[in-house]
Amino acid sequence: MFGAIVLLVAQLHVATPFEELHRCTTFSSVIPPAPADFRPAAAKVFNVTAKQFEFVFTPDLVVDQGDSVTLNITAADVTHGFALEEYMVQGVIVEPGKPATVNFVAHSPGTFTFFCNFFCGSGHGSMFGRMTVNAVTAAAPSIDKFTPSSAPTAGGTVVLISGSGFQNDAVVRFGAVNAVSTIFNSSSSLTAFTPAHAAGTVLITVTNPDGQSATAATAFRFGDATPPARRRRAVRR
Ligand SMILES: [Cu+2]
Repeated sequence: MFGAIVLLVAQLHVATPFEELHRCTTFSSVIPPAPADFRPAAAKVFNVTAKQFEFVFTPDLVVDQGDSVTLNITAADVTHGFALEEYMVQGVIVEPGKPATVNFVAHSPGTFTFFCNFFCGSGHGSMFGRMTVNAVTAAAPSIDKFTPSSAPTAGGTVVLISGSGFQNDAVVRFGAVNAVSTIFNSSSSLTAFTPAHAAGTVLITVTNPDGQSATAATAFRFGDATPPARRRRAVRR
């Protein structure tokens, strides 16, 4: 409590020669641009206060894999640095009155050390901590429908499969036989080329690279695919 009051007062004070010295270095506060897959609307925002000699996070720096993360970093007393293993290797320099906002996407799960990378005084070495990125398992795929629902036994028919949770490099299987090739259109659409297959019905499965798979609810038929042509009756006038 007392520390917090001191902190507030410290924010208003005039820079000491010690602090001025730290500002006169070759460090620059270059903030890396947000990555292309950063989602501002869904970002988890953390306020980080750097002060002699600790970082105070609100809330604690725990995120899920794939999260967009925003760090609003403020220096409360003197100039500090903030570097984060894996995500902010270069680090940023934050001066009092000049907060820095950094955006990144937490792709890698694990724990990562953050630390002050700008000498800020005798306790500088104790300015570090950990960020936790919880691993996230992708949702299992599912198949909603496929078209057409049958193909000649010779193979080579293009089958469009729609559903959800498809991953790049997913493999389509007709019964026990892999599709000749599978094209990933999107997480909800795959195109598969049928293999040659004995006549009969099989189930289509989609297997993601992470090992999770989906099986279609209805059967796919090889052979005998052409329904008998409708007879046309001559119309008498
Ligand atoms: Cu420091």
